[in-house]
Amino acid sequence: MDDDERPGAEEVRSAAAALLEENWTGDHTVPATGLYPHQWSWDSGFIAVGLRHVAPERAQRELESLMAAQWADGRLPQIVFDLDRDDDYAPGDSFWRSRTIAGAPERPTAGLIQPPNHAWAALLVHRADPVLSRARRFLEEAYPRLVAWHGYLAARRDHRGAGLAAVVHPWESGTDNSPLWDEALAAVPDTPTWQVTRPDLGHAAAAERPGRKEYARYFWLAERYRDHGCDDTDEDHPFVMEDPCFNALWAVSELALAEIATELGRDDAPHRARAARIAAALEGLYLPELGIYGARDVVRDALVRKTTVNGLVPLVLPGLPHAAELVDTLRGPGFLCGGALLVPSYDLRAPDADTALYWRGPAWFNMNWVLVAGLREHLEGPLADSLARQVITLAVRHGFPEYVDPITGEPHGTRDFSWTAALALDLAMTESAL
Ligand code: 2M8
Repeated sequence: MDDDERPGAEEVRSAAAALLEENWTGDHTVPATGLYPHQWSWDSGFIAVGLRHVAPERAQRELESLMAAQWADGRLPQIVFDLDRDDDYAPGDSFWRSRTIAGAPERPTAGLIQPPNHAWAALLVHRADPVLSRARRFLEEAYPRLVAWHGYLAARRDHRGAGLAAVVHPWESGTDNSPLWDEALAAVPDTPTWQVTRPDLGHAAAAERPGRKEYARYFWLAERYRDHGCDDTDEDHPFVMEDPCFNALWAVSELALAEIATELGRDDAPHRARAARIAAALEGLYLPELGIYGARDVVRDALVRKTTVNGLVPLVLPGLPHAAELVDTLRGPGFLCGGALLVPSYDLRAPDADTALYWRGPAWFNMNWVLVAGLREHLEGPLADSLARQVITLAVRHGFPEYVDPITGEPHGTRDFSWTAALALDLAMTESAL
């Protein structure tokens, strides 16, 4: 890419800040005004990371509003609903009716969860403006809530007792339509009682979103979880998966909690111990023949041997035993060496890879941001720099798209997508990339 095609830091900052302002509702930032009109959990984590550079108080409030919707058991919900927009997204509050479920908060939410990037985000937000953070007692208030959130994962989601948290729905992984879930999802009935509606198709091309069958299964699974009171005691729940991305983010967030504990004068040892336990358990997902981490299907007690971006995310962990192999895989023919500008979500050589289809080939900005952090952790500075530059350039050039074709950079999904803006902004402000 020519230097003159690259946006300057000020251009990135003003375009990203303007979009984040537009998507701010007064207490949180929507991922996108049309397609995603509520507050999403891990989106808020990523958004706060960018917001801290231009509006540190709003960055704190972004996380605080999510934590205000915490359940009594500690879970942070996948979505906090804006009741004024209930018809604009499905399944919404009329489906979940969370206030009728024991332990749910006053604010209407989904019963599912999303990947735990929040403690990591909280630490970065604090460090951006420690004076404001201390004045607002940001970490004091956040710490017990984040501890309870991680406690929920350990107590309720470690289905095998091996130290990893399981997701019980593809939506919980954040990588909803990833090929990692295909086999397990195929065994889920496609006959929900709830009438499936698709407001999403009014905002994104049907050919790029999950299909009708997948949606019927998503609804069936969500319905089953809801009808068991979202209490994680359903022993026959048909979809229970250990995802390397979800668990690597948990471990990194646990390390962030250790830093937060130290800042607050508390004991960091339990957090470091749990991070080490998660990291050790992750090794059980490593696939030496593919040089990447896979997922475990807990119901079938089998490893899913597919090469997806989820399996590269453990790179964020310090001291990862297979870091060198992961970097080789990332540089290799399935990912960057397939001629990609950004790391795709799925091995480009896979016969079913599709560079436009949701989580099955396109490149996502949040994953590339996480990989930049992982490459830096393992001293791969030049590769991290070039990836960071591409994130910034493609984000700004295409009006902050949800995802892009990894080879051509062509934008897909919705535009004006908040985490794309926030993470490009973060890289522009923190990296020597421009
Ligand atoms: C996408 O997921 C939602 C369901 O949570 C959907 O497809 O309707 C995913 O990309 C997810 O990772 C993201 O958090 C969410 C909102 O941006 O959209």
